[in-house]
Formats: sequence, C-alpha cells, structure tokens
Amino acid sequence: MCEHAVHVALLPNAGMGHLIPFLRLADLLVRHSCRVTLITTKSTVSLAESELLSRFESSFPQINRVDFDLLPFDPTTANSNDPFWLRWESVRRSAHLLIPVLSSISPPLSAFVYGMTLISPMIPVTEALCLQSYILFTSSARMFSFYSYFPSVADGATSASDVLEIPGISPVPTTSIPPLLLVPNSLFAKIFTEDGRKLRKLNGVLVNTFEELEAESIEALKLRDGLPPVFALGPFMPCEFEKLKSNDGDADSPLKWLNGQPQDSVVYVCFGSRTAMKREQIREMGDGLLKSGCRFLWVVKVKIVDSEEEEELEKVVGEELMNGLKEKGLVVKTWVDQKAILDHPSIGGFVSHCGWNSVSEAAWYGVRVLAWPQHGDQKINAEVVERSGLGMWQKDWGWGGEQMVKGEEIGKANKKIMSTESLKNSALCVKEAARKAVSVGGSCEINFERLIEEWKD
Ligand code: BUP
Repeated sequence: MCEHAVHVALLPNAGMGHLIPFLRLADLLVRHSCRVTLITTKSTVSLAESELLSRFESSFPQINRVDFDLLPFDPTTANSNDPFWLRWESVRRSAHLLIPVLSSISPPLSAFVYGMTLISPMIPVTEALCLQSYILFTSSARMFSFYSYFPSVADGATSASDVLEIPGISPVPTTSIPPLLLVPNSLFAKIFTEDGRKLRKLNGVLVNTFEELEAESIEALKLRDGLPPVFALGPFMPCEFEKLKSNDGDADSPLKWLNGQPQDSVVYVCFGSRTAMKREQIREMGDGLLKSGCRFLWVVKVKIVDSEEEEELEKVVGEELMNGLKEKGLVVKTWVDQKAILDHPSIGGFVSHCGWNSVSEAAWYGVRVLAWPQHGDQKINAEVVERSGLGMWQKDWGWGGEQMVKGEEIGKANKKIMSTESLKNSALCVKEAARKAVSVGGSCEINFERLIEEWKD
C-alpha cells in the first residue's frame, strides 16, 4: 500500500445490525486502496459479534485492529435495560480515552468514522485532534431525515398532528415514531435528541442506501440547511468473511434444506438479531405459517442477547406445533447465513422486522418483503419498503408485541406475498437498481470517490 494512502479509523456501535455494515464498509475501503484501523471494545455484547470479528480478522490481516478499554460502568446510572444501549452509553462515557489512542495510530488518520449514537462525545475528541469526523448512519436515509429533524419537534416547533411534516419528504405518521422516543428520560430519547442537535458539527454522514431506493430522502437531505453532506454509499454488498463455514456440512443446514425445495416457494421469517418475540406470538406465528400452506424457513429468538438463548426450540415453539411445522418447513434457533438464504433460488418472500440491513439485503437479492416492524426505526424503514415496491406492510399489525396478531391473519398475509406477481416483479426491479448502483459509474462508486477525495485533502 502506498505511504500516502487514505487512512480511516472505524468504531462500530455494539450489535450485529451495526457491526455488519461497518465491516462491509471496511471491505469497501480496502477495495478502494484505503488503509483501515478497526477499533472495537475488548468484549462484545453478543457471541455473534465476536464470532464475526474473528472471521473478519482472519480475512483481513492487513487491517489494523485496536482494542478500546472502557471505563468501569454502572448500568443503573443509565435509564435503560437494553444491553446494547447500555454498551453504547458506556462507550460514550469513555470517549475521551480515545484521544491518545487515535493520536498514536500510524500513519496518521485521514478521518474517523464512528457509530451513530456516539456523536456528542466524539465531536470534542475529533476537534482536539483536528480530525475529520463522520458517522455511519446504519439505517435508511428516510430515518436520517427524521432523526435530523427531530430536535425541532422536541423543541415544540411543530404543531400536534397525526403526521410529521419534514421538509422534502412525504409526511411521517406519528405512529411510526420509535416508541422509546416518547418515553420521557429514556436513554434512547436522551441520546437521540442530544446527538441530533450536534449533526452540523460533523464533516459528513455515510448511509447504506442508494438513489433508486430512496431518491426522495436523498434529494431532500441535499437541500436541507444546517446538515453536513450525506453520502449514499449503498447498497453495501454482503462479503465473503460473513459466510458461516460449518453451515453447508451440517445435516440441518438451512441451505441444504433449501436445496431440496422448489424455486420461489419458501418464505423466510426472521426478525433480526435483537428482537425477542413473546412466546404467545411465536405460537401464533407457527400457526400462521401452517395456515398459509407455504413452505417456510423460520428463525426463532426469545432473548435480546444470543448467549442467553438457553431454552430448547421444541419447548419455545411447543412440541405439538413443532411436529406440524416440520412437515412443511424448517425452524431454527441458531444464527443463520441470512445473505446465503436470501440468495437461494427457492426463497420467494421474507417476513422481516425491517432492520435496515435486512431491507438492504432483500433489495440486493430482489426478495419481496412482508414488513412487520418490531421497534425503533423499523416502521420508517417499512415505509421505504412499501414505497419502493420492495414489499408490503400490514400496518394494522402495529408494532410487534403491541398487540397479538393471530395466526389466521399471518397465514393470509404470507399467502398474499407469495402469490402476488406484481410484488415479485417490483422487488426484482429494486434488485436491478441495486446492482446498477454498485456497477462501474454507478451512484455508489461516484459517491465513494467523492468521499475519498475529501479525505485526501
Ligand atoms: Br438473526 C440473524 N443471521 O441469524 P438488521 C441476522 N443476520 O445473518 P437488527 C444473520 O444480521 P438493528 C441471523 O443478515 C443482517 O445483516 C442479517 O441486521 C444478519 O436488524 C443483520 O436487519 C441484522 O439491521 O439490527 O439485528 O435488528 O436493531 O440495528 O436494526
């Protein structure tokens, strides 16, 4: 690598939904001949994170890995019981310790890209070091529009109504606002509003999205006053290092099972790495999958953190239901290779919570989505799914966990997503646009080159 290559330090937030796009960004940077230093906390919250990091490390020996030692942290001093949010807060409180760490990295850094919940504490760090300061916003551009506008809502600049009018984008229904933002003094609300007010101090915001998926929001962000430049660098492509090695050889391997299913016949059901579904809803989901008459591959989770998943699958789902389910589908309670699943020809539909990575992967593989947002940014992302033609959203189901959705309804919605030809075709159009965005001369490449030029200055 040349002595004067751009050198970027990356500090991801805790959680697979944040780590995965950061590591895909690292891969993209390396492919553009940049030097990368990856800063991570010594321990991770979930096992999936530490396993992914070790696969990444063996694939990229040239990437410099730096441990970030956190200060002791008393979780009772933060208003949250979510282990991932508590880790984010712990990193925030230790941010100043990064000044000597970053200044000792050699060759000197061109820019520092960190997680989206670290803005307030990282700005003084990058200011002290005269270092360019960026975030990787690991959600949609529509969510960023909302995020950057929210401080004015919190200040009471808008009137009470059923929708939020945000300049340049279609109105956001108030029912799509992340529920924790409405909980006074929640850690989520505190970080969200505190950081939202500091955005103008950033040199830029990187988003895993692309023009054809989110033209309206990307355009609106360009025109909004007081915001740093937004770089739409997506779609981030799934990478080789993410592949699970043991998966193919395992008799129960989802991929092996998928190989035996007809083309476009299977619904994949997964609500991401951080959604713990209530037991009663799990039973209704199982019932719905049976009622739909479709084949399915279902990933079940009952805990927010994977290391706490101790109970056997049969007990969680119920033995009788489990026996019925085995005739038509595969149910697992382990980490699966979602990219390989979505890429499999037998997959036709995806019942998804609409975590942004899942949406972006569905777009990349052209798999139609049945959106069932569970929390956080997911309703705002579901709006993108619906508007882009990538899928449909059963709005009357509300937030997952808010009300019990009956098996009957789930079955009907599954049948609809699998049998609606127009939906299948529009999802394939999104795939085509995604592939175009990353092709030579596409929007991803143009924006990436623009960013690297900034870092060379
Ligand atoms: Br579960 C699971 N295998 O078994 P999202 C997830 N994934 O590869 P989340 C697997 O994790 P946030 C599994 O492909 C995606 O890249 C999946 O990210 C992968 O949702 C990622 O979709 C999940 O953004 O994160 O986990 O809820 O809350 O940050 O949105």
